Amino acid sequence: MIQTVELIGAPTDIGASVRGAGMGPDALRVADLPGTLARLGFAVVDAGNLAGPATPWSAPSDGLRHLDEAVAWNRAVYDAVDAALGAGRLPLMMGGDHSLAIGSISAVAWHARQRGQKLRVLWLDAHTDVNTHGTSPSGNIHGMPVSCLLGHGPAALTGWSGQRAALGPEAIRFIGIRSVDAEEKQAIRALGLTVFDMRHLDEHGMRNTMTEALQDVDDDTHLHVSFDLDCLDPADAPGVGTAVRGGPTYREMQLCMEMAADTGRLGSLDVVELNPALDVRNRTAEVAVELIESLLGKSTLAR
Ligand code: 6HN
Ligand code: MN
Ligand code: MN
Ligand code: MN
Repeated sequence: MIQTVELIGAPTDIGASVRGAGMGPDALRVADLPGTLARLGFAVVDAGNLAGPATPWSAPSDGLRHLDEAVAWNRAVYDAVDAALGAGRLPLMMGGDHSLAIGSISAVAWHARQRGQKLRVLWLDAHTDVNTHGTSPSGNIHGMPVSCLLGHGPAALTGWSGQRAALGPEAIRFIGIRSVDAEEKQAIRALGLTVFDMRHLDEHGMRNTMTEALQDVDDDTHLHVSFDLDCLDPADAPGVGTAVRGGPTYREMQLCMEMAADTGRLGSLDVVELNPALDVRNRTAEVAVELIESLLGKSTLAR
């Protein structure tokens, strides 16, 4: 049966303080994400761009910037991802900033639970995004989605999966991490999160790291990949708002995607933090499309 991928654009930078991620969905279309997936053999439905409030550009209040607007955008993302999964499609949420993973993964968690599936989330990122409004140095909600999904956050951004926590700390594997705020370090320890940081990648390589990260993914697992483009080294992906030197190369990320594809369990995907305003001739969008191809099963030699 031909699998259908549904492209869901979420054109907003509501959770960030660098503007521009709202143009991410169209940059991915310009880099021909739809045609590329069709040539890979998928049926592709481009659901277009979701609508939501403008970014007001105000200072944080109670440690949170733009909470009401972030809730509205996440509600739209939740409904769209929920509908795609309900229709048996693979939702590909095109951000937008990483705060949108709250809505996306909450919907995924609800469906996985309904189907009796175990959920595994690969969080590909330079950052762990496990701040709360109490610890965040910025008030930017894109630094908080993991906490919200674990049930720690403002009431308006938690509990969307039907349970206070959409997932438990054991469900997540972080890859490529190299920027962790002081209080995030404490949260990682307190929560017992499994973080494969750049030192781990340097010492063990991407292959061993991914083997470890995917170890217990089985036939009953729904695999969700939350791909923050700032995971990549900025030399390969300059079009991001919070770039951090020293990330995985294009080739290393290819292996990461290929190994995730080999599980055959990919059920949903976020592609976030692409910032065309900071990009160079759409290179980061093109890199993203190539990596998505690998994640969806493109292989150089195998068919
Ligand atoms: N992202 N840790 C910083 C903060 O403001 O909380 C950066 C977060 C970046 C978030 O890139 O998805
Ligand atoms: Mn992120
Ligand atoms: Mn990041
Ligand atoms: Mn290890």
